Amino acid sequence: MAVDILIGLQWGDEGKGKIVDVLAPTYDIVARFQGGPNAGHTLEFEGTKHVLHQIPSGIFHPHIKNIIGNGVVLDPIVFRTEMQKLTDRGVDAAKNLFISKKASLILPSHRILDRVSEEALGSGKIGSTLKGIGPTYQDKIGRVGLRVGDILADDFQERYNKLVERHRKTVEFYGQQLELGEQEQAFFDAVNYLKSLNLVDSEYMINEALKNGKRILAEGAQGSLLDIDFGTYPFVTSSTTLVAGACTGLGVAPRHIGEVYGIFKAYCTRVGSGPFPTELLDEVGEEIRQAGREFGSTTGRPRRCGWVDLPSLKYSIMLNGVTQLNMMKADVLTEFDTIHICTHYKLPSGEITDKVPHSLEEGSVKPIYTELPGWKVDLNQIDSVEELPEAFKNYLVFVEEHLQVPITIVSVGPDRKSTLKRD
Ligand code: 2SA
Ligand code: MG
Repeated sequence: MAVDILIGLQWGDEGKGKIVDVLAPTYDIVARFQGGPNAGHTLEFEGTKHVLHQIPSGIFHPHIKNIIGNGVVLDPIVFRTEMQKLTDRGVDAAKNLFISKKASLILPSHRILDRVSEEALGSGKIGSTLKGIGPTYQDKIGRVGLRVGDILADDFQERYNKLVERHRKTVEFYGQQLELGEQEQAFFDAVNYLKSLNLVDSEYMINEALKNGKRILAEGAQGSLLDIDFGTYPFVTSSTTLVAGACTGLGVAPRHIGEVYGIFKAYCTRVGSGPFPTELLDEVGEEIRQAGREFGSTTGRPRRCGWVDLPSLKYSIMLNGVTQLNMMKADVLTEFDTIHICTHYKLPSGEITDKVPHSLEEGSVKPIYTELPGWKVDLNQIDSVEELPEAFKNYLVFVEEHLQVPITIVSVGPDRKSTLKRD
């Protein structure tokens, strides 16, 4: 058996939560391998909406085991709130949730470091979610971080104090004071709660499941263009958001990777700073934002909106070895007479390319568009691919031919039910 992987191909918010939820019934395990409370995976079914941050999107299916892998950075305080929300909905999450002892812990001081470091960057700030992601991964790579398994050790408090002292000095270096207030008590309360859950060696759990023929789905967070190596550095997140991250973030050997679902929106969004060649700063962008309800599901920030960008999608497809594409939120473009598709970039030298250059620095590449007629039909009401309007089918085929990977799922609304399968 293999591990299938679901990856966002843009800058996050492609609709991964919805697709995991749709695909989940055929899987035995759903696992998160990177990121943490910066993620916001939205699921809608039976008339209600639920946003998950750290808990895998298989949690609503009682037959699925959900794993928070070693590559994840876990904030115990945020996690406890998330668990409470699930309990309030009648979901017995504790039973089906397994947390790697090797996952990194986000301390309240990491969140403060995130804020202080962003403030120091001023206008050059990353636009992080302020959840402490960057500083926690820094400590992990710097080999001073704390991990979930450490909470079981007798000297956990001491090790915590030692790390916080380091953080205190860094905050002071930035000319500020580290004040943790009630957060410290909340952290230790949440850590105690964490102790009551299934803390495991998830690499063994996953590899044994593989041997026993179980079906596993790895759920990516953020998007390929936010990857620490291949994203629009430095305006990226601090983890490997690509398929490769699932190998290190779960302990799965590359030869066990199976299907790779690449998720993208029929248009494009980005939240936070950094280059975005097809961004629309006019009323068209605003229209997309309103129609697509494009506001951060973790921070509530308005997302920047633009047309679909094929060179960057090709790049993400290449880096991830995508085997199937899923086009999301196609219904959002209903109102437009004309749809723009960026097929190439024009570089400052005048060269036309469909490759992503080393730097996409703001304004350095100009998108070259093909225009196709819009469909002007509410796709939300459609429940099979045959019924899709001709203009939309043309759009789909145009994109598919450029990307050279089949689009197997088209999502035409937020609900589980608004999901069309194509052969
Ligand atoms: P961080 O917090 O260190 O990971 O931020 C670094 C950059 O990564 C971006 N980032 C995201 N982009 C899109 N969606 C994300 N999740 C939330 C959502 C975001 C929100 O689902 O809407 O609610 O604002 C996410 N998480 C991180 C971030 O904007 C920085 O550009
Ligand atoms: Mg999101």
